[in-house]
Amino acid sequence: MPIGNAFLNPDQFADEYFYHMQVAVCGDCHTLQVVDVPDPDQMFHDHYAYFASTSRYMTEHFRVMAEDLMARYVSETNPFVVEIGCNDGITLQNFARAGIPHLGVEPSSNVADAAREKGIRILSDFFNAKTAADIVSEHGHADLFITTNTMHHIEDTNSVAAGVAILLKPKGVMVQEDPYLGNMIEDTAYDQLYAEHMYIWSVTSLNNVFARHGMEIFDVEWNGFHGGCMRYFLCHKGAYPESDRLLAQRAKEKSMGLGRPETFETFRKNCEVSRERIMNLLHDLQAKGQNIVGYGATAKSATVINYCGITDKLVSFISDTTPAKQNKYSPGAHIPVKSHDAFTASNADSAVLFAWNHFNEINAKEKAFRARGGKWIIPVRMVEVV
Ligand code: JHZ
Ligand code: SAH
Repeated sequence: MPIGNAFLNPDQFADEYFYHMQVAVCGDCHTLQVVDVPDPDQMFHDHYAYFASTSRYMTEHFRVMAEDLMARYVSETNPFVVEIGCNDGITLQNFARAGIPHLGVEPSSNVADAAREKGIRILSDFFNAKTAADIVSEHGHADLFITTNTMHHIEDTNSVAAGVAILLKPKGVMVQEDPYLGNMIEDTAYDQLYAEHMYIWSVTSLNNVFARHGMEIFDVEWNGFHGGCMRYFLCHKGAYPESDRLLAQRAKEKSMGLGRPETFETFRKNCEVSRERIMNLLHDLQAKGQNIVGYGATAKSATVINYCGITDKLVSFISDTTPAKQNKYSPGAHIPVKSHDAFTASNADSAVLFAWNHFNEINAKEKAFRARGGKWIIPVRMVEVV
C-alpha cells in the first residue's frame, strides 16, 4: 500500500513509497491495528494534504463540540486547553476567539501555518510524553486535552497516554474522537484502515491502553460523522464517576463480539466480497458505456482503490476541492485528481463516492448530477448504488 495522503506528480512515480499493510487484533488489549506502519516523518511534514476545514459540516461539528467543552471543562482560574493534531485550527479557532489560553500541537507545518493565521498558538512538533513535560514547564497543567481524528495516527499510544497523564490537572479531562470500531465492522468500512489510521479504537481497547497510565474512560458519546465516531471522555482514575452511557456501550461491545476473533474473520471475508462486488459493478457499468469518475480524493480511497485494483481505465479521474491535491495523481494507482469544475464538466453517469462519510453535504450540493440521473457508488456497506 502507498501512504493514503501521498498525492504525487509524475516525476515522483518511480520513487513512490510502499509498505506491507497487514491488519491484526491484539488478543490482550483488543486493539485493532495495522502491524507495520511508515515513519511519522513520512506522513506528517510540510506538505500534508489534509485540511480539515474543507468540510463545512465538520467545521460546524467541531464548533458545537468546542462550545460544549468550554462550558463544561474549562476552569475560571488559570484556564488552559491543549489540542494535538489541531491541523488547520478547525476546533481551536473557537477557543482562540473566546480568548481562552490554548496550545495546538501540530507536526505538519503547512497546516500548522494555516492555524497560526487564525490566531492560534501552535507548537509544530509531535506530541509525546517528552513534549507533554515541556508544555507543563512552560504553560502549566491543562484543564482540557482534545484530540480528534489523531490518536489513531500515532504509533506510540503509550507515550501519548503517559503525556496526557502528566499534562492534565487532577480534575482535567481528555476528549478524544475518531472512527469507531463497531461502525467499521458493521459497515465493512475497511477503508478506515490505512497508514495514518493504524488503530481503530473501541471503548474496551482504548481503556486498556490508558489504564496502564493511571487513566480511564468515564463517558462516551457517539456521532455519525466520518462514518460513525465515538467521542471518549477520559480522566485520572476515579476523578469522575462512570456514566450509564459508558456502561451501556461496554455491554454493547460484548454483544457485538468486538473481543472475539470470529468477528474479525467475518470482517475479512466481507472485505473480500465487497471488493468483488465493486469491481464487478464497475466493469458492468463500463461495459454499458458509462462514464465513471471518483468524488473525493480521500485518504481512505487509497485503501479501496489499491486493495480492489481500481485503475484510471475504470475511474477516469477523482474530483476534489483541496487545492493541494488537485492536478496530482492518487497514491498507488495514479488516478488523476482534478478540481470540482472537472466533475461538473464531465457529465459523469456514476461517481464512486470515496468521501461517502460526507454523503449529506455532497449530495445536497450535487443537485444537477442527481437531476440528470447520476448515481453515487458507495464503496462501504458491501457496495451501494444510490
Ligand atoms: P475526508 C482524512 O481522511 C485524513 P480522509 C485523516 N487521516 C483523518 O483521520 C480524517 O481525514 C479525519 C474532499 N471534498 O474528510 C475534501 C470534496 O471534494 O473523508 C477531502 O479531500 N468536496 C486526517 O481524507 C475529501 O473530499 C466536498 O464537498 O479520508 C474528504 O476527506 C467535501 C465535503 C469534501 O477524510
Ligand atoms: N483534528 C483534525 C485533523 C485530524 S488530521 C480533525 O479532526 O479533522 C490528523 C492530524 O494529526 C494531522 O494534521 C497530523 O499532522 C497530526 N499528527 C500526527 N501525529 C501527531 C502527533 N504525534 N502529535 C500531534 N499531532 C499529530
